[in-house]
Amino acid sequence: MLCSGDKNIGLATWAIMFLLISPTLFSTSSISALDPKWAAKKKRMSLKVRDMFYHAYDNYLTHAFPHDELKPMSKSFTDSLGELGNLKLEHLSKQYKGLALTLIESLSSLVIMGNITEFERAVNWLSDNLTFDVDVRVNLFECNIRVLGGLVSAHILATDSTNRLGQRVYNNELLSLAEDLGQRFLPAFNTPTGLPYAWVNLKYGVMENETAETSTSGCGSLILEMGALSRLTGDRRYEIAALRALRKLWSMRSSLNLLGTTLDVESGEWLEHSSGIGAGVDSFYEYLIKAHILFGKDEFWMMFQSAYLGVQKYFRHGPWYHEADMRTGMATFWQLTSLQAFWPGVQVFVGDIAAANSSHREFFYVWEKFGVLPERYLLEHRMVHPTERYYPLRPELAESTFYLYQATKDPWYMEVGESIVNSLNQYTKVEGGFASIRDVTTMQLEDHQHSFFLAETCKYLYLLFDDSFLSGRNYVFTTEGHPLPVLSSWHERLPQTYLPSNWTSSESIHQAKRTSAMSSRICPAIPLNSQHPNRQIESACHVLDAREDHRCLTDEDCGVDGMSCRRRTCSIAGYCGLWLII
Ligand code: DMJ
Repeated sequence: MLCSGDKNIGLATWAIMFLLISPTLFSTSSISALDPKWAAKKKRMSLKVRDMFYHAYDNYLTHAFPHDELKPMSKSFTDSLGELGNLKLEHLSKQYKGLALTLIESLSSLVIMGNITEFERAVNWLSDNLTFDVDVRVNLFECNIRVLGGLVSAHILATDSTNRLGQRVYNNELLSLAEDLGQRFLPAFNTPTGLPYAWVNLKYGVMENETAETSTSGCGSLILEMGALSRLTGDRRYEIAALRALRKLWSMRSSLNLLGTTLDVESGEWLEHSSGIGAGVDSFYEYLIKAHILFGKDEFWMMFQSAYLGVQKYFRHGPWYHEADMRTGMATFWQLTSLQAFWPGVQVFVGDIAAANSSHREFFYVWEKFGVLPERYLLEHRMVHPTERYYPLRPELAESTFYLYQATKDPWYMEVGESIVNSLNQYTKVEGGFASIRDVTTMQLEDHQHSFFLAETCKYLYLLFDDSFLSGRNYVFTTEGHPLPVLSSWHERLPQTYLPSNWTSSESIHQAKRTSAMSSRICPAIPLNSQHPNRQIESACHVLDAREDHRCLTDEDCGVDGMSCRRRTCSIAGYCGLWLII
């Protein structure tokens, strides 16, 4: 199953990478996560996170709903998602009540925490009241990951029979809303390059004299939500537009396989050539690997593979990632940013656990130093950036912690999660919700509870301590934390590539637990078979690693990766992974 053409380069790359990292960094705790002591801790911590979520959610409903986000200190609201098209019309700004952003962002978290009653109440309200026919200029990227992603994911959860909505018949209202929104996105793609404008007015399309400047993430992180919308509606326009933009963006890479941070969508020229894995670029990388998992297209895998190698070669410095010029590969800014903390989570997807672990430790070191992660930290001077000193309740460190725990089952990651929970409660909890931190050196607060605190921060912390939602299911989480199922009907490589005789299946609850999405790598799921009602998952090709923590002595201890259906091998650090093909 190996790609023979890549084998030699891959071996050399991995050999160098592993020589650079001390094996002591990967030592797993000898305490088993199945120990009753840890089970009790998981229960306690999951309840604590649930309380945090509801403190944020209830306060939003009381003081801010249906506006976009809560201002927890003044107990008021902000319509942060969009700018009103004509601010001079006083009466219009009074009429506008926002897009219920935090409610939409909370939908999948409600299901994951098992509150189907509240989920249904929210679905009903949105079905009856939400409209996108408003004169509001929104950022395409933000609206896509938060609103479109939130609606598409919630639609799938609402139609999943395990969630049993009881109050009224669900008539695909969320999908209709998502489709309406998707149509309002399409004018943004009407450029000479196919790269979308960063801003679009929901009622009137792209405004006259709209800026042509956008970011790499803005063009390259649309494929999951718009692809899913196309698969659900049968209208291919959304996926085609997102794919065209992604391909164009990829064609603009340098000979080093690096991309810049900002570009002009009309000329297709780069505006900012320096880039890294943080702001303006982060989710571009994330979506290449996740799109491969969700849709099974080799094209995404090939892009990711080249991009990943470029990052590791030109941005990485030990456990840190700096910025570099896409044309020369020369280092530009030596800064750690809070957004970069998602990267170890992406590395877990390709089995690069060792590198993930070492970076994660550095992010956590900085977290502990300040109590939270500063937005920007100057690596050379070991100090916080003079102006970007804030922490707006970002989820990235919790997200990586969750993925690393799933991959290794090392209870140390639960300790990290507990520390994050404690800091959030100690520094950011106020009577009216959770506030952002304006300055991590003084812990002065700022009056803003971002919706991603409910969509991501609380969700990943909850899943770290209670992953029962994932049992027997295969999900990819979008960059905003909204789950999308990995389905054979959406997966290009199925059914042609794999023979049913290679499949593994789960006939019992116990087995289904062992093949849960994260711990076993994600496998394309075959829809439930009515003749075998107890069969929870059938994966296409997956073979479990011999040990649950993915440690190994030889290749024999490693299985077949369910995501790529490629053979996993044992690295010199003693972890099973896709070492040879990168
Ligand atoms: C979220 O909106 C998403 O995770 C996005 O990709 C970037 N960061 C914010 C949260 O920090």
